Amino acid sequence: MKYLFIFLLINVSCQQAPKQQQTSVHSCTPTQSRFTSNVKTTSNQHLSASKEGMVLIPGGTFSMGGDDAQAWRDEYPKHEVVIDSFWMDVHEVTNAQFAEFVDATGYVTTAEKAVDWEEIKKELPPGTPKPDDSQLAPASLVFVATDRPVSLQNVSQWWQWRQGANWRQPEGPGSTIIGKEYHPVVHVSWFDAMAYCEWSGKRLPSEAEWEYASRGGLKDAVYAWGNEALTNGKPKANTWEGSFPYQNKKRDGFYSTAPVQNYRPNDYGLYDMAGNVWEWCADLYHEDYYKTLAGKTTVNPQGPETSYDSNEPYAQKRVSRGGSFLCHESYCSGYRNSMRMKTTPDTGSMHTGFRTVASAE
Ligand SMILES: [Ca+2]
Ligand SMILES: [Ca+2]
Repeated sequence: MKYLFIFLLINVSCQQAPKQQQTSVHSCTPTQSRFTSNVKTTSNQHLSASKEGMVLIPGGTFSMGGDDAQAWRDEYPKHEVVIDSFWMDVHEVTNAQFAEFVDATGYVTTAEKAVDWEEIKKELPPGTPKPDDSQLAPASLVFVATDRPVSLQNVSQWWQWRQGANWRQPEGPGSTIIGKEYHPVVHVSWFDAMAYCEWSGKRLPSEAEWEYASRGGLKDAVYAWGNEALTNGKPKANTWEGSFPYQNKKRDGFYSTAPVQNYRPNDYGLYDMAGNVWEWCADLYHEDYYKTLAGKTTVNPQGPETSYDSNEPYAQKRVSRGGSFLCHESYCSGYRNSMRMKTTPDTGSMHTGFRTVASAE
């Protein structure tokens, strides 16, 4: 246990007062600094790529950023953004789709490789001692519910760094994705998502494209479906219902991932933009990025040039969006349109996946 979380750089609690006035920004997913990859950090989208399973998102102008009192500091200020039309997958990339990619290419995901200490230490405070080699074996982050209420200040209480956990066996050795072909793939790093995009001729959405699409044409709505509270009416998304992280009432029908397209789509025909799994975006994360766009109209923003998260100043992070089956109002409310998650690109976990986009010709 001594080094278990050295490379999980655990920091901010999700229980902090979720208000605009807070001095820190939010992080629900522990960062698992691992190693970098040879995968390119920009993808060459092929305009001829198939649009099967995608929907055309009509371009337009919107106000990007926080809409309610639950928004975190990094969701402000709201700022005007113009987005060109683009195609987007109607659902998260599934296990079946990812298997097709792996079968065709022989690709090995980040979680299936040992950790490279020479790379990981770049993300850690100088002088951090090297863990025992046994801690560097292939592994990924698995959620394990607690058996009682716990302080939400320390995510290591419910995240385990489990050897053998990867997209094929999401809960570790002995688990399987058989029967979950239409569930979203998980334990994919940002590098893995980029490799899939390269193979499929698509790309990851920019953070602005993702939020624009999630809003489904609704103006300043908190959620992809509008402003109705998540807990009112029929289940709207796969989230955590009950008391996090020890009691899940499963009103939405699922404890962990749900099959894609299980809940109503938003007005653009997109499923699970809220909940199920977090979705990688292309952009680097910088907690003050929106401040640089304040008062301006920005056309197709591509994110900051550099990454910065004051909670983990040595880590270079990428954005993910939309929340997951682990999101709860008391914790992160990550299923809001404007909620921003950030983790190092080598981080995989059992609640993070992605979907792809393609520019309109
Ligand atoms: Ca659920
Ligand atoms: Ca999602």
